[in-house]
Amino acid sequence: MSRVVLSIGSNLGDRLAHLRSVIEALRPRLLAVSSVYSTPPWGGVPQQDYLNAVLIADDPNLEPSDWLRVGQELEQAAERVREVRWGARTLDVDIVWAAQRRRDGEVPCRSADPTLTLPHPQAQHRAFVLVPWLEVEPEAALEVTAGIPQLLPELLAALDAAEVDGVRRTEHMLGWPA
Ligand code: A4P
Ligand code: MG
Repeated sequence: MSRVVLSIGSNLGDRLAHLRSVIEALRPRLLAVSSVYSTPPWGGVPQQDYLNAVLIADDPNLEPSDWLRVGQELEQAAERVREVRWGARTLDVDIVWAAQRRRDGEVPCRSADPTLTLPHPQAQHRAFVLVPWLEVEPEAALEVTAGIPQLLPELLAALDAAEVDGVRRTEHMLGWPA
């Protein structure tokens, strides 16, 4: 049983439709959905701008590895082709953060497994993840280093200001909650 923070992004084809496909598929499990942001490509591969958003979802029956499978199925449904690392894609679904729900609270997951690394190893470097995440969960903290939770504004303050400014909120609607 787990709660997850998912980053979704698209920069090929009907970008908004690709993001909406995730909302439709996950609707019963969604707790929050950020605005849609227009973001310059991150990672050094020249390509079109992305539309990005962050979702918070919860399912008592899914483990983090199940969320990875669900994300990959959604990528396949958007006919994503894996070509270049950090290159253009119809849909990318990344598990940014996950926690096991317990009766006495949440325990954030940590894993160095390359199949599912948690928290996502690049999250703290990506304004396109941190800005929308902050919008939907202002008190969220990320343990980049185990045992040292850092609030999202602190992580954003460490990034290049031009990169943070480049993450622009749009008026696009993803159709959530209704
Ligand atoms: N994997 C390990 N941990 C995770 C995790 N926490 N979440 C594994 C998701 N996947 C995880 O990913 C490669 C492998 O990572 C998967 O098989 C999975 O088991 P991939 O999606 O197949 O390949 P990729 O996406 O090309 O590489 P990578 O490193 O996952 O890239 P990212 O991190 O997905 O970044 N710029 C902007 N502005 N917005 C974006 O959304 N996205 C990317 C892709 C680059 N630049 C971007 C954006
Ligand atoms: Mg990915």
